[in-house]
Amino acid sequence: MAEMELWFTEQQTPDLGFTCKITRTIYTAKTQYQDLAILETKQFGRMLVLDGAVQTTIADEFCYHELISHVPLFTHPNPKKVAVIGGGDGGVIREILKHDEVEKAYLIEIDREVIEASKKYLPEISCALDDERAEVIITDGIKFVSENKNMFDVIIVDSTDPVGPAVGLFQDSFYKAVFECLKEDGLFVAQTESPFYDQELIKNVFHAVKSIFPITRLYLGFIPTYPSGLWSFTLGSKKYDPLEVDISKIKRIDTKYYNPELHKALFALPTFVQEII
Ligand code: AG3
Repeated sequence: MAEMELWFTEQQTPDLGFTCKITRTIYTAKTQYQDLAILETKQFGRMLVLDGAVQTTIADEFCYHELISHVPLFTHPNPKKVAVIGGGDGGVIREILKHDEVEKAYLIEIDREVIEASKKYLPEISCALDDERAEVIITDGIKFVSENKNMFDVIIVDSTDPVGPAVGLFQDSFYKAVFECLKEDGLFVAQTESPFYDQELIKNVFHAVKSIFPITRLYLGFIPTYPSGLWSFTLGSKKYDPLEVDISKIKRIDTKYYNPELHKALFALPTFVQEII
């Protein structure tokens, strides 16, 4: 008898699925907050899935993790204290620690089990979590930012989709708390879903951030395993504008997606995206 084929599908919209062949289910758990799975896929290598949504894969994680990290970190002239809200797999922490001037990177994750599973099954992504400049705090990101004022140079919101545990990370009150949690010249970036499927969300977030931060920018990147592949990031800044960065001063670090030439180009938007915001 022929070997049985196993396929995983993320239902990206009510009418569209993203399917990949898997060789095995490495781990599954029902955590306090969500359903967690680590799958071995043929096309992308190991994959982290939360509540049925692909979070990251070994093959394409660099696209997302580099984009959400290096754009804000190379926009701030001297980021020393950085916080990641969410991002339990540790990919953003790994990228942040490529910046020598960062003294401390905090991971503020609500679900301890995401960190534990990533440490065990996704070492390529989680490897920096044990670095001495990294500190993991298991708590609700909303609570954390509202309880800490004037603390960070950069905050990176690496959330899941705006359903389940992450809903509050897309609300106006959260962006206000992020503003207060940043130092007087701080800036933040949040992942804000697909400009193809989530136009309403992008528009709402952009205008909410714009009503709080003096500088608000949207940039795009390509992430093969996320809905539509085209992905958006919203940046809010108190002082530094990513479009004013002197790209000749950007240090070369080891990256596969981000580079100084891309830094400003990422903010050039297709017409249909310009029209969203
Ligand atoms: N956080 C953003 C994942 C969004 C994916 N959405 C989806 N597949 N429907 C990724 C966490 C990586 N550190």
